[in-house]
Amino acid sequence: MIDKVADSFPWDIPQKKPARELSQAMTRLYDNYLTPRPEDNPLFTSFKYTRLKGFDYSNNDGTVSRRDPSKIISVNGLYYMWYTKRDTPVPPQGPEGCNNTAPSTDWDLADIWYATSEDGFTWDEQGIAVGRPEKPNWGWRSVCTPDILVWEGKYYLYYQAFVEPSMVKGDNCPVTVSVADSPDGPWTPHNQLVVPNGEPGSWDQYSVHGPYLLLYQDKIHFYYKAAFGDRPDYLVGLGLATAEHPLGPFEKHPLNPIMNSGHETTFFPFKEGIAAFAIRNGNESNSIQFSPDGVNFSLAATTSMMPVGAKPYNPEAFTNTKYGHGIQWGICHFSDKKDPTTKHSYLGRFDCNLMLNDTSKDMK
Ligand code: AAL
Repeated sequence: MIDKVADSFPWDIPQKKPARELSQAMTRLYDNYLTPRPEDNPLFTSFKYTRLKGFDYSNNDGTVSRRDPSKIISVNGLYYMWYTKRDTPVPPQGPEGCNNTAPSTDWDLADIWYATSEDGFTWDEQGIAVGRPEKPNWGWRSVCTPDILVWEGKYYLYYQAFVEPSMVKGDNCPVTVSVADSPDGPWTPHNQLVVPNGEPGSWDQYSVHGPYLLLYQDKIHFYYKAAFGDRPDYLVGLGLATAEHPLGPFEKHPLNPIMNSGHETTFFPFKEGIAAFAIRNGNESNSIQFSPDGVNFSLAATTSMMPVGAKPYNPEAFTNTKYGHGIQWGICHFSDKKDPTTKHSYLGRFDCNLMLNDTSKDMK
């Protein structure tokens, strides 16, 4: 029985949940989101995109592709990022048409390249950071989708390591790592898997994709994606493995998967916890989520036109911070899928409003 209706409600939404009986939608507004009003919600943002300068966008025949960037780091005043680059005689031919020189997918027969920038808008492509090793080493068929960890003065580049053309049996691969003393290399391959695929029958049995590295609560946090099924009806979960050292041993979290939606991985320290993007796949796609502990994520905000393969500039990723301030920009990719025979991708910049020291958005 409803005995009183607050005059101010709902057009002037109170910050605290009103005492009166509420509909399910209004109950959810107070219980499920960080704040009821999006303008006060520090994890609500829209996204702005800018074309990068310095990369050649003129080749649209599908033979050259740049995609899946790493986080961006700043070293001696210069930004660095690593990414998948494919430069093949022909565009992707699918699993039936691929061979030693013809790629199956956009990320088949790829190497990991890197670029530097003074301002995050104009980039200088520097060359290969980690190329495909000799057969039968991990990644001989393709190395792609890197992420960077800076730890005790060394640089650790984690990436997907294919030993068969992607999509022949599935998009199946594990992750390995190379180590360097400088962001300019040289990179020494560890030649071992850091986070292996799960046991047969487990949720991550086929793939460990999209490594994302953070230092949080004194441990290296390795977030990743596992997927199965045919694109685009993809079943995706995001998981977590932690370790004391970048080369492991990594222990998978017993509650994996720790997110039920998303695709490429984007995580960052936020307040005492970890925030994450859920991009593209799943019932909770197009949301930004928050966990107080890096494990238990809930919806914090929904949004639209999220960056794909987004990796931010986020120096706090490596500081073991007890209070993260968020992110303002990063790099993502765009894929040209209009004609599947010329499929390729290119990198772009996203800007967003997820920074707590923008005091107009800090939670009181
Ligand atoms: C990306 C990522 C992984 C997949 C492929 C390349 O969007 O999910 O990296 O394997 O596509």
